[in-house]
Amino acid sequence: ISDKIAFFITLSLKQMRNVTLKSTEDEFEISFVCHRPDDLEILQEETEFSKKELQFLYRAFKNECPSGVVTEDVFKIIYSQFFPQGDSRTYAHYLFEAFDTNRNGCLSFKEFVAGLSLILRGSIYDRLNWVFNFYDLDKDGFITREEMMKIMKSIYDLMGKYVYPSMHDDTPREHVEKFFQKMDRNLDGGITIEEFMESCQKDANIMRSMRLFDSVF
Ligand SMILES: [Ca+2]
Ligand SMILES: [Ca+2]
Ligand SMILES: [Ca+2]
Repeated sequence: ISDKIAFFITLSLKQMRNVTLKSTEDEFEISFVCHRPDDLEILQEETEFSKKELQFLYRAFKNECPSGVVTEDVFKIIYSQFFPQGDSRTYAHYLFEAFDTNRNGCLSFKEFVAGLSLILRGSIYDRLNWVFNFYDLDKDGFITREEMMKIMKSIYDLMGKYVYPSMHDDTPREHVEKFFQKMDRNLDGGITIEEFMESCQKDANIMRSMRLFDSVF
């Protein structure tokens, strides 16, 4: 795995972290409203978030999307604010699909916090599993070169040309090849969850970024 992929995973997690850090600042804000206390209590059991964190997240979610579900278009708009210098639409599309676990085209609050909980508070296994599922665009259990190529291109688009001024057309393909050299142990052209887990756990960069998170949270 290249440094850039490790960096990218860290970056995604850091954005999420900003969301939860804010929650502690707002903790004592008197205006927090528990809109649906029963659901929040169930979610508290199903996720690793405290009641106050869930209340904060729910408020933020409702604020962005009063209807209670986030459509892909709304998600793309929110996401573009993180990366004003690049084109984040394709990347946001893949991310949206990873969060939309029942694949109905809408992100419910439940799906949102379930994903965040795995990414932020899950075990290393949970986090890697989430990343695998994210890369596996058609969710068939294999990451192919085509899927990885699409992900890489979307990351370059997202970062924008200022970050990679000297990028040429072959660069994403080179990264994909490096990724496959490390990950595809039986050389069958697909990466399974087992191959992915094994390679990630042996990779110092990935493990460092995961541990970094442990210390931050
Ligand atoms: Ca959904
Ligand atoms: Ca696949
Ligand atoms: Ca393989």
